[in-house]
Amino acid sequence: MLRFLTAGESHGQALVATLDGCPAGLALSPDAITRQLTRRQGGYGRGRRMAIETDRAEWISGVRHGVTTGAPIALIVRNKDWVNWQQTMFVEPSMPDGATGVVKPAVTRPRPGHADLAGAVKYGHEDIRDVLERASARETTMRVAIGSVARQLLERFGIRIASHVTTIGDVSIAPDRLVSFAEADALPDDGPLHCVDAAAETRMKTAIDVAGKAGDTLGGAFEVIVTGVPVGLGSYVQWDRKLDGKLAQAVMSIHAIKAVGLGIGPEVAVRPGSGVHDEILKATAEGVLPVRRPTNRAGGLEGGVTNGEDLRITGYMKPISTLMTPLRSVDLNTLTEEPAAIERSDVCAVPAAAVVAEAMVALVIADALLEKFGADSVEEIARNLAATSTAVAGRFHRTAPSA
Ligand code: EPS
Repeated sequence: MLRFLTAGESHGQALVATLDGCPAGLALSPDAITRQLTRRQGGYGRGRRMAIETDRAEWISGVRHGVTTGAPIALIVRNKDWVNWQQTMFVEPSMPDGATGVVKPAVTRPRPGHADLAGAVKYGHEDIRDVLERASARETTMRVAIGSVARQLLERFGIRIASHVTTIGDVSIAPDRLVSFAEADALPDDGPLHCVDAAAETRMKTAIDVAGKAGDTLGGAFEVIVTGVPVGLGSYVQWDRKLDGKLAQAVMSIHAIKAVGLGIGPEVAVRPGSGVHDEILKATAEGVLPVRRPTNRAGGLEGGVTNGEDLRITGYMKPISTLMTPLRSVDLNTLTEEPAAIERSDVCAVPAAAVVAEAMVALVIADALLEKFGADSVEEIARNLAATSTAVAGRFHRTAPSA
């Protein structure tokens, strides 16, 4: 239902994205997009590039007078740093008059962990810059911009998304600490690491300082929480309709993410069934379903279908692969062992990755919402949601709770 493509290089003129399938009738807030872009730029451990950029999205189609028309939405974010890179990023005949910046030497020493080596071999590039400019995580700017549109659609129907950082390097919040949506949502946008445990956050900052001083980098983990999700998104009937699979793919596609967990994630492998599955009890309060779940270890999905509990998705990020104290590599021109190339980079970007994951999750959930409740207009979705709510209530001989 919802599809998007991005284009753009890290130091190119601009980043662009097209979102296809957004229903008509959604009032879009540019400030809400800016807020998400600013959140993505933040976090303790980010590098100097973020002091150069002030990411702002302009929409150039699919919106009239602030309201979506149902046509594809195209967004553009201009790279401020472009002025310093025109000579490096453009070749004749497209070099603009008065281009500034110096021509950087070819990158020939691949960074272990980056797409450098595999990408250069795959596409036959002599200069690894042809790989790294597109493989760069700067691309996630557009996922966040487009994700903010999906997020505004979800918010229209009471579905909200937040995240928090659980781990940086060897520092984690207590493993049994269950963070509520409200707690994650209350974290300030400009906080250093978006961690709910202030003492752990201080230790995380120290760990980033230590890694940075050593020319090293740090990864970590974050949890995305989605609340207000209707029952029945996704399906168990076919492998490619399972929503857990779609969420895992979407989050795994973010740069440097090496594992994704739903609910208690890898813990399911070591606990007995009684410590994994969430019992079903009779409801004590009015809700869509006449039952309640005392725990949510499943993370809001059973059989690849949403069950009405909060969605909980954890992403595990490896340390960034540009090390200021470089790892060993081989110069692909001379075939001599040399330290890997150094590019300006971040020491830790886990808080930024969490914001990107929120965006990717928003896109997947919005897509599932459109699949189940109609895809053409916001009004149509509202009608179908209300009708389904009434039908579910009728199934249990109850009255639908008012929306
Ligand atoms: C950026 C993410 C990182 C930064 C990049 C901006 O991308 P990469 O995956 O290439 O390390 O390094 O900034 C630069 C390339 C730079 O010139 O500093 C982002 O999230 O915007």
